[in-house]
Amino acid sequence: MTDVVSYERHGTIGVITVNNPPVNALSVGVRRGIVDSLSRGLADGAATALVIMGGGRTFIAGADIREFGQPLAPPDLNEVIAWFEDSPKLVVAALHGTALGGGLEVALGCHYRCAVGSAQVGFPEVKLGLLPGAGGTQRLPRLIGVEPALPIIAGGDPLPASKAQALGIIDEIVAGDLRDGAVAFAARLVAERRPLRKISASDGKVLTARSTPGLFDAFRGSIERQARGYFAPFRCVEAVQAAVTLPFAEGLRRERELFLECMQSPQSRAQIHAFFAEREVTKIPDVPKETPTQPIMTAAVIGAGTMGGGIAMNFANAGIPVQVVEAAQTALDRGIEVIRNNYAATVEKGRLTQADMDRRLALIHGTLAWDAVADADIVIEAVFEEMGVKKEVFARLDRICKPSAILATNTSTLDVDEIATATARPEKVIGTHFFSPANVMRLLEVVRGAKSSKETIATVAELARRIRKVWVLAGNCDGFIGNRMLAGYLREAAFLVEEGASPEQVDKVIYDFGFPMGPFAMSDLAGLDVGWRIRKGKAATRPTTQRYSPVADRLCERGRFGQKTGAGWFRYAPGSRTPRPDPEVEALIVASARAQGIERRAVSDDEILERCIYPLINEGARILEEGIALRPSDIDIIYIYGYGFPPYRGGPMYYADTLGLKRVYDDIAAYHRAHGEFWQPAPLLTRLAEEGKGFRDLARA
Ligand code: 3H9
Repeated sequence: MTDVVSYERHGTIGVITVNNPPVNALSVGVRRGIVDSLSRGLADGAATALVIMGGGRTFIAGADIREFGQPLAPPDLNEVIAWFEDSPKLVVAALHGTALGGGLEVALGCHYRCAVGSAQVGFPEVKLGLLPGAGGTQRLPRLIGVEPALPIIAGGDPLPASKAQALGIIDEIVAGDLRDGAVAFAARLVAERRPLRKISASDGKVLTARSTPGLFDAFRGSIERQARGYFAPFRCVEAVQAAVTLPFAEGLRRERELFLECMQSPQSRAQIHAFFAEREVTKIPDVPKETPTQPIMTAAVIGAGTMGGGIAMNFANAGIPVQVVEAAQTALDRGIEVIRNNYAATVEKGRLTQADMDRRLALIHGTLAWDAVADADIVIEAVFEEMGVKKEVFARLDRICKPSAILATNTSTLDVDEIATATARPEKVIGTHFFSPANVMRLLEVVRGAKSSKETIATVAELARRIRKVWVLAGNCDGFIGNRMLAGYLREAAFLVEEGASPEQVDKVIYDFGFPMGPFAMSDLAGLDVGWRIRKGKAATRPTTQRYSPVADRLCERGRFGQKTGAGWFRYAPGSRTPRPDPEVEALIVASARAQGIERRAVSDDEILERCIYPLINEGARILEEGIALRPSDIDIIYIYGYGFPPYRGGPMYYADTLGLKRVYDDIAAYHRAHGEFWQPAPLLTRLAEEGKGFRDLARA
C-alpha cells in the first residue's frame, strides 16, 4: 500500500482514506493505493461494507493534472472505478470539500454517495479543455438523466450538495462528523439489505432520451454562443450522446477516444496553462504568504461614478461596509441609483434574493461628508483621471484618514508614485486598477508603487481574495501591464482602417480569433471620451514626426463617445448594443488617410490579426524585461480576465510561444522595416528568438 491511501476498520465498516494534499488528486500513487486498500477491505472478514473518503480539506478533486502529457502509468482510472462498482461488498463514497472530475467519477463508481452539506460536486474538465474521461459522461446521465447531466458536464460549474441531492447524485446529507456519519450510513444500508447499485447497469434514463430526438441539437444550440471557438464543450455533448446510443462498455470506449482527442488538442494545453497561471500569479517572491496583513473591516470609495459604484458593490458583496463619497448630491443620488438598479437586475434574473440585495445595499452608505472616511481601513479613489485632481484627493485623504489606512487609487494610467507624493504615507499608497464593470470583471491589477510596503501589498492581496478577484501584481509605469500593451493594439487597429480595412473587418477578425468583441466595439463600449482626455493630456509631448491617427479624436469632437451616445466607431439604434457601420465614420477615415497621403488598399485578415496581436506580445516582452510583470503567465492572466483574450489560446505570451518566437520576431522585424519605429522588436523577444527559446523558458529560469 502507498502512504497516500490508508485503510482502517471502524466497527463493521472498512474506511479507505485518501491523503494526498493539497487536493487528493488521483496521482499514480493514489490510484495504486486505492486499489490496494480496496483489496484489503474485501479481504477483511470483519468489514461488511466499505467507505471511501478524503483526508484533509477535500474529497478527491480530480485526476492529477500535472501527470497529463506523460504516458499514464497503470492502473487506469477506469479500471479502478470498475473494481469499486464490481465490489461484492457495498461501497459508499463520503464527500466533503470538492468532489470534482475523476473524484466524482470514483464516487459514481460507488454504490451509494453521502456528503456533508458544504460539499460541492462537479465535472470541471471542460474548463481544462477536456471531458470527464473515466466514465463520468456515461454514468451521470444514467444516474440523473440526460437533460440535467448535459449542463453539468459541458458547463463545468460545481453544484452544491443540496442541489446534487435533489438531482439524485448524492443519496444522503450527513450532519456532524463525515466519517461517523458515513460509517453509520453504510451500516444502515447493509442492515436494510440494500442492493449494490451499479450505475453502469441502469439504462432506464438514457433509454428515455432516445425518444427525444433533437435533444442534443437543442443543447448544442443553447451553448453555441458561450462555447464559441471552444473544442471541448461539443465533445462533451458527443460523449453524453454516446451514453444514449451505445451500450455502456462501448460508450466508455467512445468517451476515452473523445477524451484523448481533447487532451491532445492545443486548446487543452492552453487552458491547463491558464489554470496553473492563475494559481501562480498570487506568488510574489518578496511578499511571501506569511507577510502580516492589516484587518479590513470598513472601506470607503471616493467617487460614485461607474467605477466607484462598481467598486463599492464589491465591498458590499463581501459583507464589508463601505462609505461612498461624492462632491454633489445629484451625482451621489445617481450613483446609488445605478447600484440599486444593478442589484435589482440580478434579483430579476434570479441570481440574488431580495433579502440579499437589501443586506448589501444597507452596507453602502452614500455621503457628501469626507469626514465619513476617517475610520475606513482602506479608501479607494475613483475620481476623474487627471493627476492634479488625484493629488488633491490624496492630500485630503491623508489629512482625514487614520494613520493606518491604506490609500488606493483606481487610476488606469497615471503614475502611482507621483500620486503618493501628495501624502505623508507613501508606504500605504497602492494602485488598485479595477476593470469595468468593476462589480462583474474578475481582474484586479494591483500596482506596486516604489514605496508601497509589503504589508500594504499583502493586505490588498487578501482583500482581493475576499472580494473574489483574480489579482495580478504590476509595477508602476504608464498604463501598467494591461493598458500599456493595449495601446499598441488600438493604435494598429486605427492605422489599419486608415490603410483600407473597415472597422467591421478588423472587429470580425479579432472576434473570430476568439475575443468577445473587436477593438472598435470595445472602445465604443468603454467610451471614447476617456482615451480622448488622456491623449489631450499627452499631446504636447507627442513627437510630431510620429504617425498619429486622429480619427478617434474627430469622432469625439462630434460628440460620438461610443454606445452611451448612440454613436462612436459604429452607430447604435436606440436601446440596441449592436454595432452598425456608419458612412460618416467611413468618410472621416478616408479623409484622414488622404490628409496623411496614405493610399488605401485591401488589407488581408492575416495582416489584421498580426498587426493587432503582435504589439501585445512585443510590449509584453518589454514589460517583462523591465520587471513590470513578474512572469509571462501573469500577463496571460491579465489578458484573459481583463481583456477577453480567448482562454483556449492561453493568453498573448503563451500564444506567442505556440507560434514560435522566431516566427513572431521575424514578422515583427518585417513590420518594423515596413512601418517604422512603433515596430522596433523588443530586446527580450530578439534574444529569446535568437536563442531558440520561448517565454515559457523565462518562467523556469
Ligand atoms: C480529471 O479529473 C480527468 C478525469 O475525468 C479523467 C482522467 C482519466 N491536479 O486551486 P488551489 C493544485 S481532470 C494537480 O489553489 P483551492 C493547485 O495547482 C481534473 N494539482 O486550491 C495548487 O497547487 P500550488 C478535474 C492540482 O482550495 C493546489 O493544488 N479537476 C489539482 O482554491 C491548491 O489548489 C479539476 O479540474 C489537480 N487536479 O481550490 C479541479 N487541483 O499550491 C481543479 C489543484 O502548488 N482544481 N491542484 O499552487 C480546482 O478547481 C481547485 O484546485 C480546487 C481547490 C477547487 C480543487
